[in-house]
Amino acid sequence: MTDSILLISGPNLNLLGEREPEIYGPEHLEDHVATAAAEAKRHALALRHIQSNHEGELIEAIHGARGQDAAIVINAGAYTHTSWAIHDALAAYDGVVVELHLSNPASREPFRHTSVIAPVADGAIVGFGGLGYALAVEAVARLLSSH
Ligand code: CA2
Repeated sequence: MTDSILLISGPNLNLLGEREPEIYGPEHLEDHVATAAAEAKRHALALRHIQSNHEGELIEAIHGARGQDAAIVINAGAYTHTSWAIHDALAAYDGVVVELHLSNPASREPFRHTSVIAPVADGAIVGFGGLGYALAVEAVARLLSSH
C-alpha cells in the first residue's frame, strides 16, 4: 500500500499571497501544496491536504491520520505558539511528524519563539519559504525509508 502524508495548514495560511509577502513570500497556499504534492510523487508517496482556521478541525484531522497516514507535515500557524490541544493530538499520533514554517519564528517577535508542537515533532523545517514544503516531504521520505 502507498504510504501517505497528511499536510496540515493552520489559521490564516489561506491568506498567503494576499498580505505580508515580505515575510511569507508571494506564493499562495495552493502553490505550496502543489510543491509538496510533486515532491511526494517523486518519492512514490501520496499526499492529502487540509487547511482550517479552527483549532478543533485541526485536531480532528490529526485524529483522522491515526492508522491512516504514515506522516504529518504541519504548519499550525499561530497555534504553534499556543495550542496544547494540538500538542496532545500529535502526541497521540504514532507516525512521523514534521513541523514546518515559512518564516523563521526564532528571528521574529518573542511570542513566536516558543513552539508547543516542537516537543512532539521529529524535527522542524523553518525559514526557507516555499522550499520548506519540498524539504519537509523529503525529510518524511527519508525517515520512512529508514524505518
Ligand atoms: O512562518 C510560518 O509559517 C508561520 O507558521 C506563519 C503564521 C505565524 O503565525 C507563525 O508564527 C509562523 C502566520 C500564518 C499566515 O499569516 C498570514 C497573515 C496575513 C496574510 C497572509 C498570511
